[in-house]
Amino acid sequence: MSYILYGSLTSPFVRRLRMLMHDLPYEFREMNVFEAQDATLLNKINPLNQIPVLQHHEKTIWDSRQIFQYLNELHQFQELNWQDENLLTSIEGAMDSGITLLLMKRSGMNIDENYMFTNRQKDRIESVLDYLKPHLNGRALEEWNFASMTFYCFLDWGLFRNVFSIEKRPECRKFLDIHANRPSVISTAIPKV
Ligand SMILES: N[C@@H](CCC(=O)N[C@@H](CS)C(=O)NCC(=O)O)C(=O)O
Repeated sequence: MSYILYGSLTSPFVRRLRMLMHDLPYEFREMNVFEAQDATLLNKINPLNQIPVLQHHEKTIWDSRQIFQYLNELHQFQELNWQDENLLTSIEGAMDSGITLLLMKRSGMNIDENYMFTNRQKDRIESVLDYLKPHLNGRALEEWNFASMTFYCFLDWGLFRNVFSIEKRPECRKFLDIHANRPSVISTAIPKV
């Protein structure tokens, strides 16, 4: 088995690769980036101290978008045009903001206080959800491709971590329901504990 993917079972950046790699043989090395031993190992393979990281033969690749590009070159999962790239970048931006808010909460900061920094993270998430609304009924997010995988991981993670709400966004709920029974969604489900 030549692919080794380092990650956690909750990270949306990792999960989208686990979905993508559903039909590929790979070894998954679970790590907790906030635990000393794993943090030391992670720092040896990625100076950014972030998951996911992919190792393949002598290559070590970090950043989930780069890992996607690497795997896509090898396995030709899909062709991306510039609109697809923008779509991915928008979802990733929202995901980054969600992770930032979670890290702030875990650091004991009150993300409900009226700070420009936190407001910009929340606004970015809502702005991306607004932007994606028409896409949810179109080709881009109806098909099961890397953008829809990413969006599924983002929504499912955000609700799990209580970072945002989709109460007033029925199109997001519908999107989750449409894709919920896919084998790669089920096999990568966020552990409920
Ligand atoms: N741009 C990176 C973001 C990865 C990322 O934010 N990973 C989070 C887990 S979801 C992480 O490792 N956070 C630890 C930290 O930033 O200290 C990617 O796409 O891989």
